[in-house]
Amino acid sequence: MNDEITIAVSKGRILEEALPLLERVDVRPLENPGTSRKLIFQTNHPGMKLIIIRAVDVPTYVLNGCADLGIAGKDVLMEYESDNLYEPLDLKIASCRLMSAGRKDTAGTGGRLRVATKYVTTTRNYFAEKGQQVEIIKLYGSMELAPALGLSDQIVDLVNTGNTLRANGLIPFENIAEISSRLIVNKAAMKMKQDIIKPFIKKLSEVIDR
Ligand code: PRT
Ligand code: MG
Repeated sequence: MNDEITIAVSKGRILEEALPLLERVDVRPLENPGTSRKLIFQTNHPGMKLIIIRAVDVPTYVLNGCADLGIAGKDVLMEYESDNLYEPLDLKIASCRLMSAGRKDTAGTGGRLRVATKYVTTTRNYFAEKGQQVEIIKLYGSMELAPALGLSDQIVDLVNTGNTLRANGLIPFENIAEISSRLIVNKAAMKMKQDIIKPFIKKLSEVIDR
């Protein structure tokens, strides 16, 4: 049996908070992912490696079994909408909120509300649940710009301190979801490699900040 474990970690701010957490369960990459250009990192455990990839790609690698475990934001997981991933742990890192926001002076235009976001599926589900039909405008970043230039009436984006909204003349409207990073597990790996994965999940659960 192949008892090697691969963990896919979102790069960027999730990685920054995930590394100290992994360190607390005695998992350390042999090179610093912050400075290396590598994508695969061996760790102090010969049977365990990390791959460090874009946040949106983490569920894809885990679902396909190329990684056994993954660390990804709930925002990415909600948008990915897969029933085929286990999500056993809230790691309580990289926390923020998914919110709708817009200009203070947004007056109802009478027409359909235009919402700019990179979270198309989550946004559609959210407004549909409220019984509101909206026009969704897909963007890949800097959503905060859209209302200022009249591309949309509102945005749906992540908010932490609220500074980015304020700096762009926007105010938060509604809280759509509390976001933090989650541990995800490939279903087949959970069965086949349970002797390694189950104790790993237990150890990790004991070092999460409450
Ligand atoms: O672009 P790339 O694909 O490489 O990745 P990315 O830009 O999505 O990565 P990165 O490093 O930004 O990390 C994204 C993940 O971090 C998200 O999927 C969330 O799970 C988590 N996270 C936590 C955040 C924030 N907090 C956050 N505040 N991701 C983004 N933001 C941005 C937000 O989009 C907005 O532009 O920060 C700005 C708001 O912050 P405040 O403090 O001004 O409110
Ligand atoms: Mg970013």
